[in-house]
Amino acid sequence: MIVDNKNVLVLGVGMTGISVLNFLKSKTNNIYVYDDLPYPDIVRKLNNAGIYDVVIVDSKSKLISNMDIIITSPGFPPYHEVIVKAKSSLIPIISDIELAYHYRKSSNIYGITGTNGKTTSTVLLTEILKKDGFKVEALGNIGMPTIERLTNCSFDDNFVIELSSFQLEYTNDFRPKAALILNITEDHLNWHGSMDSYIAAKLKIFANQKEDDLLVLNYDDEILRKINVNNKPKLMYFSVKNPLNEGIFIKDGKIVFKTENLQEEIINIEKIKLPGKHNLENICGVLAICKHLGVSKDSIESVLSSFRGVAHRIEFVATKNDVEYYNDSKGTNVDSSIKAIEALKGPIILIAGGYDKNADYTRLIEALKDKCKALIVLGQTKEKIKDTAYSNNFLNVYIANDMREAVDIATNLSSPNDQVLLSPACASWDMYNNYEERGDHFKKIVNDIME
Ligand code: UMA
Repeated sequence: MIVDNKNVLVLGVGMTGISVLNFLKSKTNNIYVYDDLPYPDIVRKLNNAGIYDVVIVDSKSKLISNMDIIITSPGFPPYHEVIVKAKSSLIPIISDIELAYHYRKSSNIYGITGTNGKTTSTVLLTEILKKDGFKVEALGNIGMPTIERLTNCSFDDNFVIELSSFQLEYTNDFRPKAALILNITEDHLNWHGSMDSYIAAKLKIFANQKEDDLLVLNYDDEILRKINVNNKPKLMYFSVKNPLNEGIFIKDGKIVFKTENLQEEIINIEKIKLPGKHNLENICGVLAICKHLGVSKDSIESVLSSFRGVAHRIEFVATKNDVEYYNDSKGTNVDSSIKAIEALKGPIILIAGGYDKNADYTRLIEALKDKCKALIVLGQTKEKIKDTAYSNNFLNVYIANDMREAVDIATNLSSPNDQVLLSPACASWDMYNNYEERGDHFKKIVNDIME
């Protein structure tokens, strides 16, 4: 097996790295670790996780070129000096997903990727399968590293895995029984270097699929509609815009499943509790997998008529003085924030800005012009977003130094029936450890105001 008794270097001591290190303990004695953090912080994080028998290396270490394999955490970009060095020494680099796949105890794996909607779709599919009697768990980018669960389960367990482009980039053999790509729009270009390599990473989700497997693609997405699927998994499209000859689509206010021989109305969309048009796309994608797995209509209807979404994704926080506050901290790219703006009725006071991923904010400003009465910017990208707003004639922009100031400005500007929306269109890493921390901070500040 790929790491048994090998020299293994693990990159990162975050969620992924720690889970991988714990797994490796029983596979090899030659474990090495690298992280950009200062040495004492690495030691502290390892010891907190009960990990002692590993060698911490720095980026100049000669030991790196002696490695048999590297397991990288998703945050390490391809231009990281250790990755560059490993590649030049022809050392194989894989993600934890690939490692988990090699040592899996169950192959009932359903992978979900896309620029937006991954988390909601992952949770939704998990809930529907659970309702239908499957033993199932959600793993992956959603915040649950895969290695522990995939290697410690019975063969009939099921796993819905949210996959980021970072994780897919370093897969080779990974083969989900069903794969869903929701959409592909610009994101993480500073990590991947170009749109082409970002797309290539996403498409790796079906690279090893065979005839028995299912691939679900969004027919409304131009990139996905045009891709060539050479390896012949069973292909099913979904569309919220057009009736299809076969697949899942919306017709006369109902979600319809159509094959060569049958046409079935699955649910009236009025019964669906999840708000926003973008969520109809997520639902249609998920239902394609449900139909493939033979899930009953009752289970689907029961979950869709109660499921209201996941935390940090257009999450209702509170109402004060008839102003509603929404937390969309998971809006970490332009498209995701545009979807949040489209989902609310408005008028919106938008709080945006964060870690700079080299994105262009023109489309965000265009989308907010009709619905937003003010824009409050914070974080690394605040000046860049403000400049884009000004050059597109949206002038009601305020700069905040932190989240509390942003919420205070929004509250002062608001009048009854307004909606204050945190949807940064940027990652959180300039000010927070992750989007959850940012969203929780926003919610705390809003709840403080309520008192
Ligand atoms: N590190 C370095 N150098 C780097 C990058 C990271 O030394 O260049 C070190 C950090 O100092 C830290 C550790 O690596 O000690 C963190 O590793 P990581 O950034 O890969 O994060 P993890 O804690 O392992 O969490 C990762 C995902 N993080 C990223 O992709 C950035 C989590 O997704 C995921 O939930 C988790 O694995 C479990 O699978 C978060 C995310 O933001 C939610 N994902 C992006 C997104 O959704 O847009 C892709």
